[in-house]
Amino acid sequence: MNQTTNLKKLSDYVAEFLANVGIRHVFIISGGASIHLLHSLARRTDIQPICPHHEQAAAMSADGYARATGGLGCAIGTSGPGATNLITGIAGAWFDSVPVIFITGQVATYRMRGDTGVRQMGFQETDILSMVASITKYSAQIRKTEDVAFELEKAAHIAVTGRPGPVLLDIPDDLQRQMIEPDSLRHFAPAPAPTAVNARLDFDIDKVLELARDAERPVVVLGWGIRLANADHLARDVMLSLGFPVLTSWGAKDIIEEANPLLVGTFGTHGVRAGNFAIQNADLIIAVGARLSTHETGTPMKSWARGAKVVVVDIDAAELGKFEKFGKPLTMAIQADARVFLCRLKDRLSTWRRPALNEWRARIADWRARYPAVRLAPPTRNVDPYAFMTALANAMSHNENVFVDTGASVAWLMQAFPTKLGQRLFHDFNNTAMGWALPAAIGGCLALGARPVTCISGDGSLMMNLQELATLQRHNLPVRLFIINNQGYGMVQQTQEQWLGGEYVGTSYEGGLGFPNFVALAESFGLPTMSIETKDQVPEKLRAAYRASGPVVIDVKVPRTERVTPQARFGYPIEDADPLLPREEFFSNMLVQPEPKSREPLV
Ligand SMILES: Cc1ncc(C[n+]2csc(CCOP(=O)(O)OP(=O)(O)O)c2C)c(N)n1
Ligand SMILES: [Mg+2]
Repeated sequence: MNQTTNLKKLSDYVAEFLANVGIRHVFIISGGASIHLLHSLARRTDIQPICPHHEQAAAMSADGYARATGGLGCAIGTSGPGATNLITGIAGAWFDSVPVIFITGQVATYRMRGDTGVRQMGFQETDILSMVASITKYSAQIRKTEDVAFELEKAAHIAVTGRPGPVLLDIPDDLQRQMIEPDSLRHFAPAPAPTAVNARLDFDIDKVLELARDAERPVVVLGWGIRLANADHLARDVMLSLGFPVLTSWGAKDIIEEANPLLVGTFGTHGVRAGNFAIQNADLIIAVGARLSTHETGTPMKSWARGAKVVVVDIDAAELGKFEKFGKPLTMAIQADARVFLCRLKDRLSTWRRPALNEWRARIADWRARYPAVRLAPPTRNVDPYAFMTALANAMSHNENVFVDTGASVAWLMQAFPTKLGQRLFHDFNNTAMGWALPAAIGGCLALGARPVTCISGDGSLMMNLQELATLQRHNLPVRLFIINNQGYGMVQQTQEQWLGGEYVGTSYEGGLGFPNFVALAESFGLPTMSIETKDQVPEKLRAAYRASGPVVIDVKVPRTERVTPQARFGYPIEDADPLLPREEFFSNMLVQPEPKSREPLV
């Protein structure tokens, strides 16, 4: 073979690389600086370009795609606005440690501003690298064609190793068009993985078991890190052997099924009362793969787990280091991958005898019974969002994938959705960008081979990526999109009630927000629709929605006055959530000293 026959266009090389790392769908929007990549992708049979209507949605679809498979996702935008539009989606992948390769087109090298000091030279030239430096694990511009293999390999490696996360490569237009000699490219050789992951780990596990033996009120906290380490089965196994009550962060709610006798529930500012009473009265907390943000601990952090020895296992040293800085020093900080930790712990548990903990278990059972997430239905015809989340769980398949947006919907779901083993709950947990769920559900659905998925979005959130109804229709994807329609930003209205006298500025129609007729809107996109207006309609309409084989948009009317309860108000410890319980009842639930705030008269 002579040299010329071996030449390959650089953009074809990029497309081939993406296919070789297992990516089957790339979310891409065309533009002067991305068009060669788009055409190279379109020529392949093993990878399909999907074209959303906003780069933000492209980024979120790639994120949902990666979450659903546990592998890499990819989104591509053109230079300038195409690149900057990706940013919110990149941030979501960064904060939740999701491995996505982002590629941006860039102006040709000979049009770059270089060190001239001007803002822009080439048309749509933008320095995207500096903008995403703080929300990517690695970002680089390919400046020479010889570097393309090296940079792609390096970026993909970094995205998936250690604590995963997004990476971005910026590829100038003139390089994309060039013919390259693949055999002559330089390659990336990752440093060999360290063999002794943590020499102290066995020693640390012995100490954890010593603490466990002495504990009277222990709990385990599981987090999203368990998923990232692909250790959900292992975690359930280990929990069974250990026998401690289990709490989950939102990211791990789907790891322990509702029927599991060890499950207490979620905790934190939007957690359930049983979960918060358990964690705030525990004397030992072992947290694995949960970074414990202020959403989980409340503020100040020292108001969290006041009576407990706290052991945290995290792959990221910075996450372990933060506790001391926020006034909550840990009893033990163990830097380890969740899977490695659980594997070693499992070995040690062969001689472990599950403690009875009868009194502690009885207390937790009592909290769960007295404070159920779904309250008695009020005597109205309206849809109760809590009861709706339970009905939804029962209507969907045992292995449904659910993508939920921010606002009250996610809080209602996390409090009241009784997860079955095999069901998955996806959310933009830490960036919580409005508009994430629909594009993420599209990405997830494609990743799972066009398997039906559920998408739940508030009316306000959907408005931020509404244009993706067209993508749904174009690919006829079986996404059941439930719009939890309360004609406003319910979640923010609740905050306005707590702090700003209940004036709904910018959060209701009267406060300046306009909303469409969602049924008419979805129909204009050519999508089948349904609407649920009263609670009597729920069972039948849900059955119909889950019988549909293609996309369906269901407008669920929920009263504007529905709120997230319980919810800890800023300044209160998480166990003392709104609506505040009568003090006598509250104190009877506390084994640990209540905070001074909780002793003040009720407001
Ligand atoms: C991009 C973005 N902007 C603003 C916010 C702040 N925010 C959080 S929830 C919310 C309201 C969401 O409204 P909707 O989707 O209708 O949900 P609801 O609370 O009404 O159930 C807002 C404005 C956000 N999370 N993301
Ligand atoms: Mg709303």
